[in-house]
Amino acid sequence: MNRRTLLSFVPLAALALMTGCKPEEAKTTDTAGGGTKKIKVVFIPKNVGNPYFDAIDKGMKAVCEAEGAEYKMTGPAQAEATNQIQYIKDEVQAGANVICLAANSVDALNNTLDEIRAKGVKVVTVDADITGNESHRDIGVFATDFSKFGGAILEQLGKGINYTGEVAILSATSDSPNQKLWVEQMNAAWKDPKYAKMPLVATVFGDDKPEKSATEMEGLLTKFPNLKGVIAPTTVGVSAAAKVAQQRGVYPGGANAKNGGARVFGLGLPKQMRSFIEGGVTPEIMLWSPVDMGTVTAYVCLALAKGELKAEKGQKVKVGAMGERAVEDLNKITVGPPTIFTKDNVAQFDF
Ligand code: RAM
Repeated sequence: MNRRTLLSFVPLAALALMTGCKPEEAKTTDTAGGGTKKIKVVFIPKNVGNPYFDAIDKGMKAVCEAEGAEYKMTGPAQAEATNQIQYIKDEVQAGANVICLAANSVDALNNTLDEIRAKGVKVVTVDADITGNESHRDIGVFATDFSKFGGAILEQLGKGINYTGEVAILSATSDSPNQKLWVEQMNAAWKDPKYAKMPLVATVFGDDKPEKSATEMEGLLTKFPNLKGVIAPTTVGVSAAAKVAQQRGVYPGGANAKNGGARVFGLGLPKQMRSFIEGGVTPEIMLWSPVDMGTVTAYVCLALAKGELKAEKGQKVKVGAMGERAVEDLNKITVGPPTIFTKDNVAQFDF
């Protein structure tokens, strides 16, 4: 084997070792020390062990590694309002330059975020914002403009059940900023006379725990035997609800479907929901790409840390192969719209 052939089989990192060259590292100015150091980005999700955040992590990690920055995801086991505070403090203490978080509360983190920003740490929210308290973070990265999103979720389920029959919401935690916003928007949209024959009978919280979400779904089916629809705007809730509907055979077309059956709709990961979609338990499910969200978020974090991006409306940031994004109102950046997954397209998605 000649040298050229051999080299084509050597991974880049090994090549760097052999030749003594290091991949270029993302550096930030360390004003205190007068030198430069590697940028350290830490992602704190609502909770760990949630495949949705693992997909964001995948996108962030790939970019940070490629850009030579240090990166890790760490966070609480439970998605509770104040559970992220200690993680934020510890990670800043350990040298994080950027704290990126999917918030568990719109306001419980304000003081902590103010403290770390006073030390020069950048704060980026992703997925779940500190709604109404945006001035306590630098930039927020979201899939889409969520200002009317709850209404769009309601409409999609409404169409699926001919706007007729009892409907319940199975949400995440009651504090969760994004679900809270969408549920409020659904409630407002529900006032439209077109929904008069599909009343909201209950809103329950599975806390983004699979078991609790399943128990809540069981409770809904027991309490409302004629239920026609369940909206779960959470990946954890919707997969738990679909599993219960499948096991009990209560989905439309299922062996125990009463009154036409209960249709489960919501935000779900195509990989996690594929068998339910293809099996007719949940004919439609909606979501955006959390991996793409991770990609864009990582570029935003690095550009902020390097001083290349200012948290100001109109500023632009390059996001690798995904092009460029602009900072919008309330310093938000949007990544890309949601897709509706059906049996015809669900197999194409790798998240
Ligand atoms: C869950 C989380 C997350 C939400 C998705 C749709 O994984 O609650 O915040 O965006 O669902």
